[in-house]
Amino acid sequence: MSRSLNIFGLIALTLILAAAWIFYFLKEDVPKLYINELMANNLSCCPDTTAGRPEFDDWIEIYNAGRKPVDIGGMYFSQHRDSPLGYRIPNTNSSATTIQPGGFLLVWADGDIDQGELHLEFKLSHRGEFIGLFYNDGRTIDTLTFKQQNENISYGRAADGGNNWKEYALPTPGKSNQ
Ligand SMILES: [Ca+2]
Ligand SMILES: [Ca+2]
Repeated sequence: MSRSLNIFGLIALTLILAAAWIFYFLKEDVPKLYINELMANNLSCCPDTTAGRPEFDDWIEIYNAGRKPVDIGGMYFSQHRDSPLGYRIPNTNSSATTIQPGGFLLVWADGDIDQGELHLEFKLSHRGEFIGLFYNDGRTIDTLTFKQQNENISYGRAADGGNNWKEYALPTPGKSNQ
């Protein structure tokens, strides 16, 4: 009796492990998106004109280094590493939230969520902080902890999607860093 129970237990355990293994390996990879450039101290650099007047808001540039278009609708931006499900980008307008391969998308960190899908509910601190982009299921896509930011100077990757960062006196919001 106990032996047959052990056998069934073993079979059940094997099936559970196999299912977990299949689930793990069939899960799609997170898209190859990068936080590519940001401005957390926008005094007069690059206005958000969504409201019909210039608003000098903070912004984050996302770069798609992958080979497929990626819709960030449904993904999350968070200022807390331990809470990836921060602000969820609405998935109501994919034409606005899709980034083409090799393309860039500007997201305003302005607290003006009534201004559309590309406006976060929080601003960036010019004193520096953590910022992360997380996949729909909470997996990490890209994160950055930046330091004190100077007025009208952006902080970006020296090459799009690259590992080195530098300050830019001539920011390139929505375009390749140079
Ligand atoms: Ca705004
Ligand atoms: Ca740029």
